Amino acid sequence: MKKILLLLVLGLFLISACARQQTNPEDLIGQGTPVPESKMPAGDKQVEEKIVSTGEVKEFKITARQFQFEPATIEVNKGDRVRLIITSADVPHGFAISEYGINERLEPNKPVTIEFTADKQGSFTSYCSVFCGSGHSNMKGKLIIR
Ligand SMILES: [Cu+2]
Repeated sequence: MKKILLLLVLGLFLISACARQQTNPEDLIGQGTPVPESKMPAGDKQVEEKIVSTGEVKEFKITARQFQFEPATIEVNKGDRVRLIITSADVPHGFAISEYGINERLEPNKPVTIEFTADKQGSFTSYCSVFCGSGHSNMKGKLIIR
């Protein structure tokens, strides 16, 4: 009888030990929550960006030639995805919008696609960033984000 009792006690002890081991990982997760919480703001920002986005893609085909962009003015709404397909019709040019960190070289007759999200409202100057002749410094356009 004593052996059976001993076995029972041992069994109960083992069960309780197993229960503790099972709860331990939960405790660890509980202790680990501050780390996922610190990652949460980044997730929230991504959600905010998704809300800001209009989900619209506005595509423009632009021709660059001495000494202008055609069309010179582009108008989109804040949150639009903007796709510019720019082709130089004569000599190498550049296309830059400083506020959006855009600066691409345009080789003659080679279309360059520039894509960005219009997340900043305002009127921005686009300009040629590759010297292309006497009128280079006046080779400008406008990006209007409403
Ligand atoms: Cu130029």
